[in-house]
Amino acid sequence: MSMENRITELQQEAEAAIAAASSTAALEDVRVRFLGRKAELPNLLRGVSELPVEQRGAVGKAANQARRALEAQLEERAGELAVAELTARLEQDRVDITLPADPLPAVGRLHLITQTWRQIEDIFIALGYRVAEGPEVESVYYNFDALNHEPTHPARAWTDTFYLADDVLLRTHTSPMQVRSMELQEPPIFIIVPGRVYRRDSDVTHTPQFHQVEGLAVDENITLADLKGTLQTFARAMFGDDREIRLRPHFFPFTEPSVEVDVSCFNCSAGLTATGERCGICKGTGWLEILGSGMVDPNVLGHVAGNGYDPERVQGFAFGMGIERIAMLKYGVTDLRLLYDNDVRFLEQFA
Ligand code: 2NM
Repeated sequence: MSMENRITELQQEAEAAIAAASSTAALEDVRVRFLGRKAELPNLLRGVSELPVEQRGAVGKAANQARRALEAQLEERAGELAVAELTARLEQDRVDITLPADPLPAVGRLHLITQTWRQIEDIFIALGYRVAEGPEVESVYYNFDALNHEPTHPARAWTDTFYLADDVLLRTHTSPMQVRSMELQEPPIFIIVPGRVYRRDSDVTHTPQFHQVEGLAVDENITLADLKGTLQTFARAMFGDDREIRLRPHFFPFTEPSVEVDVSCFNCSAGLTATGERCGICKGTGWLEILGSGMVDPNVLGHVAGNGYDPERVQGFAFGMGIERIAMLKYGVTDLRLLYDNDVRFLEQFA
């Protein structure tokens, strides 16, 4: 076969391969196969100078033309393939902005007891009270003696209270901090004391550890009317603007007189629901007990009389409520233990 024919054959073979290349990578293989350093056509070109003189011109020209023609076709085909590949990649990478976003990670929330604790704080802060917190490990003096508990008061017994030593215990209420606050601050004083308290009690309606908020107001000319107005404001802020309260006589060691405070039921009217049935929340009474309170006993003030709490000059009221009880009433929680089981299906209901 003449050299010119061989060149034509190579060119046709290369053109077919270029047309068949389906990717830029495949096209690069074709280029190496026909125009690479070891390929036949470039070899042939390099050998032109060794040919007989009369052949050089024709063979050199044909080989050069073939090479230039193939280079041009490779470049054109490379351009086509690059556009096709970019178009395909853009199509594949398209983002559908109408798809739903990834779900947000689950966000936690405050425990119902913490929420209720803070709601109570907010209400009294708005009334001008300060928040005081104190130690959970207390002395018998602050927990009982200074709070006018008789030496024989049953709460002092080791069966009712967690003693850490003869004179050291886990506080059974937050009132010890109220005595401490009166030692630290002369009257007038308006404080609430939230916190954990401990009693040796454990059944369906009692846990050995629970939470209280106690309040204390001492100034000149404080009366039971101030107590009632304050607690009515609290009850309405907590349970609804339509609420009434009532005071029932009671006994507490640290107050005299003492009262228990009920709020009118938010679920019924005088014990009957909208459909005429006996209300299950207030047991048909129309009232819900929410806290205990009273006028601070002069004997309690007597323990801090040296700091301006002369019971002949100042008087005050105090109250105490269980945070769990308030939370259960307000949110319709029927079992105290739900507050401590930490089942997220329960906890996540209180946004
Ligand atoms: C209650 C009920 C009645 C109370 C009394 C005092 C203090 F320190 F002033 F004496 N703090 N809290 C009190 C009074 C607490 O809880 C049911």
